[in-house]
Amino acid sequence: MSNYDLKVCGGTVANAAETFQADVGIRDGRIVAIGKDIGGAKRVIDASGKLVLPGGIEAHCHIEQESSGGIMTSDDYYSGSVSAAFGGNTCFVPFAAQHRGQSLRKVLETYHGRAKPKSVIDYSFHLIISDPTDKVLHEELPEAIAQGITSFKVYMTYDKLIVDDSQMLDIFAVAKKHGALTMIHAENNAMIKWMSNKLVDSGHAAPKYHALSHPRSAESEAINRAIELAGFLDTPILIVHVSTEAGARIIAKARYQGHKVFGETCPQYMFLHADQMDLPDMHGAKFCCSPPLRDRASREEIWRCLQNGTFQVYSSDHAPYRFDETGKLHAGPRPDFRKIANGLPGIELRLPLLFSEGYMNGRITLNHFVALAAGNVSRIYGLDHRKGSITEGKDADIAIWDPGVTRIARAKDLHDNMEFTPYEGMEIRGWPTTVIRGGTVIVENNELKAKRGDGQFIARRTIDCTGMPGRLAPELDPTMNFGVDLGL
Ligand code: DUC
Ligand code: ZN
Ligand code: ZN
Repeated sequence: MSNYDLKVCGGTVANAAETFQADVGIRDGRIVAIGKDIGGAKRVIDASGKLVLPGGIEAHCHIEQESSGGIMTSDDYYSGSVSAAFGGNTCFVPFAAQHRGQSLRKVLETYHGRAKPKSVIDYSFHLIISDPTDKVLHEELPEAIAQGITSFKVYMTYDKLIVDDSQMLDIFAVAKKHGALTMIHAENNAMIKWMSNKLVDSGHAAPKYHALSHPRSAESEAINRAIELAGFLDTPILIVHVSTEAGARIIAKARYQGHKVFGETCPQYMFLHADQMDLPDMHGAKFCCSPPLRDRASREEIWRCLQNGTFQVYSSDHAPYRFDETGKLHAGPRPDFRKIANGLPGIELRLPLLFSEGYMNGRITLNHFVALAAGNVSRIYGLDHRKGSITEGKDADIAIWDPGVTRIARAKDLHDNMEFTPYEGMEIRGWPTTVIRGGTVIVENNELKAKRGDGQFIARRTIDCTGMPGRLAPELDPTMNFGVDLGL
């Protein structure tokens, strides 16, 4: 008799806090049974000798997105989601970017229109807010949060995206009132511009100077300021793509003090280094991203901060720009570093790199790997009613990892719309060989089984800050400021 549509049997199941041997029964897209002798199924997948893990959730990627300079990423929702699926992901949360003058309603309509017919994995969006008008703040943003878009990113740098401190406070106040999470690109704009202009004016325009133009202290200054501003209103923030130990330490200290702050880092700060920007014939441009790659010692420090829990989120920041006039070299064949499109691809290799170097090499436990792959993100970004663990009642989103498979990273084997990978030639031990989304096998035997548009939009819940004490600044707290109620 068939109790289930699908059963994954004989594998080792791991969540963020437990590991056990069990079969997993799936019906109507959900996990309905976990255990031994759970009964028959229409289809059985034998996972003996393999690890049965929650499908990865990629929480920071740029898909079918126009940059503020008008450059379109090379991946659309089809190629981006296919590449993510081959890398063990069953859900992603790309950005829906507001450029100045645009209405958030229209932006979301556009991105829903891009994702719905193409995505092969489930998806949500983070908004990028670059123009916080009264209408955006008081009508469109609350409306978006009510629709399940419960996080948005702001930039403290980039001329066409930057929001100033006062605008950040306005955005934080809305986030606080409606239970949303603000993600922050924290780099000091003035320091970057000052250094960039000095470098170029003195004849130092090659890609490698991109690293010098984004000083480490530009990151730590901005992280510190963002945390103080958010702490003033006692609203949760997440500092994205942290590249320095100094930045990580500020986050760790703030968390210790009870601030509602989370930290994210990315594989480029753990596996790559700044010397790679010095390749000849402009090939260094392939390694230009912001914040930039740092030195080899920083890389070790970022690993340490991932191991010790300072970073709860590990994302690819997949920003695919090809090495041609559509992407990296959009401003000409030899642009100065200020005009090179910023960003690295990595959506497919994010998890295999961490599995190999983190878990297989003993730097993190299997459970910590699962927390970084899916568990933490599902909780922080309000997806945990559906995703993030192998639990009865949750979506049947599963990646079966084979620790016995070894592959060499090659751009030609990846499924994104890029012609290079910054991780070319690296040896990767362990691979997600079968990927299941909502009870349907989407990757198997190196082949895509999913159809365009199979992925579903997931409305996310508001942020849960349980266990992060926080405290409204006394000047804003009516119990301490002579009863002045600012409605916060
Ligand atoms: N930096 C960003 O902030 N976004 C996209 C890519 C990058 O390098
Ligand atoms: Zn950013
Ligand atoms: Zn990004």
